[in-house]
Amino acid sequence: MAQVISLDSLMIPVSTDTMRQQLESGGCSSSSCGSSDGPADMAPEVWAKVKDHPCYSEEAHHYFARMHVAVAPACNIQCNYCNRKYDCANESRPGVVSEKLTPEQALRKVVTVANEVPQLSVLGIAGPGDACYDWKRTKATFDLVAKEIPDIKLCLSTNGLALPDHVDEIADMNIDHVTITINMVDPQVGTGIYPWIFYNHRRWTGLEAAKILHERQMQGLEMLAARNILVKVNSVMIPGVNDEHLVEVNKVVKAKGAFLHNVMPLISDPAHGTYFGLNGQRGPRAMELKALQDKLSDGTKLMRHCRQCRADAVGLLGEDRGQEFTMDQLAEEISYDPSKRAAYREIVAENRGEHVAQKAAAAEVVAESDTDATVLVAVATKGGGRINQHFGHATEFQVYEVSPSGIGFVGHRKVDQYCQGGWGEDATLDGVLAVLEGVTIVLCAKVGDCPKDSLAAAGIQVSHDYAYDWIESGIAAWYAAAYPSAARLSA
Ligand code: CLF
Ligand code: SF4
Repeated sequence: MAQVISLDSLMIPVSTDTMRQQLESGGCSSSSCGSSDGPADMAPEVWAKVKDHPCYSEEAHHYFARMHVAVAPACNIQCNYCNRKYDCANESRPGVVSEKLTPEQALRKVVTVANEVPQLSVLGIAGPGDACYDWKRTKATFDLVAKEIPDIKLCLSTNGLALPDHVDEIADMNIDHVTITINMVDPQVGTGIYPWIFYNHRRWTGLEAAKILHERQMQGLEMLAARNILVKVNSVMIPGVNDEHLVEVNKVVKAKGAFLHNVMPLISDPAHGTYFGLNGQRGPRAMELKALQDKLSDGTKLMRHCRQCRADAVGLLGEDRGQEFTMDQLAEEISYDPSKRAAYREIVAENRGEHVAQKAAAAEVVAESDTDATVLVAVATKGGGRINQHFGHATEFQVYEVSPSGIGFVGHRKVDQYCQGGWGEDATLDGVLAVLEGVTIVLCAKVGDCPKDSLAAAGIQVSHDYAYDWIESGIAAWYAAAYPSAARLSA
């Protein structure tokens, strides 16, 4: 009998056979035509740790989901971009956490999600305060979940101040992924970001506070790297405060063994009640963020697909299914059923090989073009690595840079959904146009004439000619048509 599961955030029940057909539609269907053994420059044991982690592998984020449980409300520092009535800005976009959980409640929630979201691969604790400062709750939660779902990856996020005190336990608990938010390596810069910290039973302010925080962050990073725990460094880009300094941060954290660097834009709004929000500190524009990330490309590997999730986020990055799993909707008694996650993993394993092969083929196609044009292409996707979302349904576009040197993911741009119950909103479309600054073409599964005309008037093309193709294949086919090579024309 067909097993009923939910795939690719389609939110519809499909059989595993249907799921297989969807993933395999378009392109070759043989899993032997490519390899998902990992990038050539990555050791196999490292690839094994990151290949199913949606934050640590850009490729994995097309297939796998994370969930956060908000079990750690206490924090030991104050960041000028945080108002704790809102989510932790280290790891989340501002927005209240729906509910704080006890470790036992968190276990019930994780088991429920694992039974219903086959893409789930990672459990993260990212606040809403600090996972290391609120260590008892963090540890109790991870211990409970690891016993029940041994193959789930455990991941935590911290400001680093309490981190050195817990590194040995982190290693003992098989936590392979730790994020430290490091916004400066010069305490003087830190004075503009952190008004105070609480350390060794007292409050510290000014330069002293920033010095202690910096030293503890560096110590924690080095201790984790020495234990082969993969460290991601998150940095909040704050124009005029630390934006230029982040080049130095990148160099230092790379030298100290960070695996990945994730530069996130400051989210600043007076409505959030943060110091920065109330004082008019702006966040960077998408193109400013990209320019900084491009400067850092030779440094520590960069994460460009971060969605600044809530501390109670559930689902693929870019979707939030948290409201489906609030405590009042969960059964009192629930036991873990591993079958859906196992079935999903099998199918992903088969399809990843093909995706890798199609990416390589796409790179060859663009390499043949007689042009030096470097353009940005925005893609509407619901996941699975395909161009599979209608323009009007998109709440974000994934942006790729394409040139004869290759096709690379450069980030996502959030938008308000254009299509509302069958109608398109002109005001929303204006917002979408602003967000698509610098983009040459949007590839999607379907688009109506009205938004198409408006985008054309703004100099942005939009096409559904590559609907359901692999993202890279569709981009390559469009690029080859837009910039044909002499060899191809004469063939
Ligand atoms: Fe969560 Fe963070 Fe682990 Fe991922 S999120 S604790 S590493 S499982 Fe990911 Fe969300 Fe960005 Fe964080 S997209 S905010 S980087
Ligand atoms: Fe807020 Fe997180 Fe900073 Fe603490 S570490 S003040 S919770 S952003």
